[in-house]
Amino acid sequence: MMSSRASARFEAIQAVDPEIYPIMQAEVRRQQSTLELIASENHVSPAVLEALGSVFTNKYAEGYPGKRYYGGCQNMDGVEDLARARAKQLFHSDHVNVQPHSGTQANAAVYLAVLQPADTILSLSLAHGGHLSHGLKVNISGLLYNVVPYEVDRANEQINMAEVRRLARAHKPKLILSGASAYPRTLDFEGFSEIAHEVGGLHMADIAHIAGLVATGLHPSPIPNADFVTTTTHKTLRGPRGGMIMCKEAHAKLLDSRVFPGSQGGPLMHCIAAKAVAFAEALKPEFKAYQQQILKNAQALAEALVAKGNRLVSGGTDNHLMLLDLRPAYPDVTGKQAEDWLGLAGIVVNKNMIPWDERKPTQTSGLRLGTPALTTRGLKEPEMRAIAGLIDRVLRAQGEPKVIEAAAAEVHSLCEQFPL
Ligand code: DSN
Repeated sequence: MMSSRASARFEAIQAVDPEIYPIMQAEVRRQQSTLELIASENHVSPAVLEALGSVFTNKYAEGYPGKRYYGGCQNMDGVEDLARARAKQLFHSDHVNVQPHSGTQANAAVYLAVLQPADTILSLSLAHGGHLSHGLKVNISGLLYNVVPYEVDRANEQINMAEVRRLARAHKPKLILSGASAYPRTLDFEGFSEIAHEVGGLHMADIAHIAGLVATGLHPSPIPNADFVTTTTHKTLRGPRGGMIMCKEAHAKLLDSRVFPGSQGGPLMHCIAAKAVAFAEALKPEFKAYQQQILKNAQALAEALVAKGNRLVSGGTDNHLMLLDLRPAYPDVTGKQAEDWLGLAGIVVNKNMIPWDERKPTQTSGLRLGTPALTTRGLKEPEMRAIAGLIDRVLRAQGEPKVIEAAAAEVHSLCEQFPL
């Protein structure tokens, strides 16, 4: 059944490219037959996929609606205007730019708008859950700017706003970043804005991971206070792979000019069409129910893991993800081994550094687990408890082939029960 579903698509590819075709089929089958727990991934709707595969990919549309550098852009203007209007409605934002190709490009455009080389950025350390575009030395952020990191507190492994304030007063950053890619707790966006403005700086909130929760009021929104809010559109928001920036009207003109022509040429109009479709989906009441279920599933998964003797960084989660500290329950297992063994069972996760990790980033002592993709498939709390059991069994058995085989059979049956 899976292969017939897979082969029903890609007919043109099959006809012209016999090398790519089997790889595409294999990827459809992989997604159908594995449980996706990578916190930043999701499964888009058929409508979003259709927009992504549309003729909008054929068109150059450098510029913005009404001010393009190419002819024939009337339909480009139509979709970009809709995407912007829907995003504004979804997030209650003054101004939106939907052209960034990715979250990292969105962040870079904000830096170009408000910073000069060597200016100071204060941001969460990558080793404590931050993101590479927030100051990694070999990223444009770390190459061009002076980055001062804040870390989570040793006592509770959460961001300590008093420490953020202390560092802000000491270093007077021009830009304070909030937002993370592996942080399981609620972010105090209002507090970040207050601190940034107190020291004469600006606040950029990167809500890439939690955009769906923010859009539906299930996480406090940074929009009222932050100067810039960036996001990707493909994580909890469940749209196409891409980026977006929201800001106050006062920064709109400068920001737009730093996206195009500042850091990008032609926008990816098929992605913008797909963003518009995803925003329409996110404006529907069922999207809020989906986000609520993501949270319930994360709670159920976290509780079941803890009940089996696992330690979660910060003790639990407030959002869609959790960081499993492997050391107490499975002292000899690295994140890399855990990722590989679970992968063999059909449970897809990513190894992740935990705060003050003594292992290398290629090994790690942690796993990051998230529930957005499984929730899209329709899995609920009972399945989360079953998956916690499978993870625990595979890791305790240290990858014993018979245990992996038995877990794989249960994964297979869950995938059949909840088809994509
Ligand atoms: N790579 C993404 C994540 O997994 O969190 C962030 O860009």
